[in-house]
Amino acid sequence: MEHSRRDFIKAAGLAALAGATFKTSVLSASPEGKESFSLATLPYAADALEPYIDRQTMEIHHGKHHKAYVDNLNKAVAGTALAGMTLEQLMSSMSKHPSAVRNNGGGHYNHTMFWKLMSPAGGGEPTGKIAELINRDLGGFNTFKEQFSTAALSRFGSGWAWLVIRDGKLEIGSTANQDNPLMDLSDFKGKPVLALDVWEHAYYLKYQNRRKDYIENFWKVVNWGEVNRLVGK
Ligand code: MN3
Repeated sequence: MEHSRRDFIKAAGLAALAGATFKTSVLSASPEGKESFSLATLPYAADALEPYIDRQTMEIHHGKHHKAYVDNLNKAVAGTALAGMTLEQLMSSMSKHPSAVRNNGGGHYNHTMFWKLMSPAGGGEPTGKIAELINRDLGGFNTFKEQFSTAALSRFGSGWAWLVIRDGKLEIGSTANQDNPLMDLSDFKGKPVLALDVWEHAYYLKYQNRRKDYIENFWKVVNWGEVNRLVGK
């Protein structure tokens, strides 16, 4: 009995080993399997945020712009030590990396966060921890909303508006291009809990030059549940 059981375990172990070897060789034979970063599908349908954000903008923004950041990030890290790093690790050591990693790594991180920060069931006033922090640190929801909107409106050219936690307190700011508050080289730092893309590609098809209207409508889709999840992390 004991003998046959041992043989069985040995045979099972060999089979598992063969399986593992097979999988490894399949992966290394396939260039797609080696890519470090991938584009997740949107957490809702492309038209789910209408009328505030239109379907065509969402399709192009996610399927073309965000996809290009992912593809170009993968190209930029391929065959380098950066290929094994997480996005967070790349952000915190960004001053050491080429500009292609800064632009496309930031683009990938920021958009991944941005999609989840909106929801067809979003909008309204926040509840829970974020509501408490906004009241404590930023003078209440209306003052916060006005200050965040001003940061988004006054960011010249392309960039992002942010709500972050720094040293335990909420702060509002903005960054240029695809920079974000997790990058060591950013002049505005903290843990992001809300982000708004103010690149023209985020609103131009529907709003043309009216960034202010786009920002006003953003408040109607903000996913406060996701904000609270990020605050709690
Ligand atoms: Mn964008």
